[in-house]
Amino acid sequence: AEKQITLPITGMTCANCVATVERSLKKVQGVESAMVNLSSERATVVFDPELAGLGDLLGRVERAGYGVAAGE
Ligand code: 9UX
Repeated sequence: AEKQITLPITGMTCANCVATVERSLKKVQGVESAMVNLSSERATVVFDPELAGLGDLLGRVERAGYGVAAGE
């Protein structure tokens, strides 16, 4: 079963940032799709919770040089 979550992303200022974050999230095993919206600064991610966890997603975003806002 797949799960969809929305993550508040920090540090994005341009369309290239969006592409980088999307690419990073899609590299995580178990991620089916990742869509990032620059104006809302949100990433919508569909993933298989048996293959990927929240920590994997956060780790990837951070390794790409961006952040996930706390509290959500
Ligand atoms: Mo360009 Mo978006 O350096 O960071 S990719 S502003």
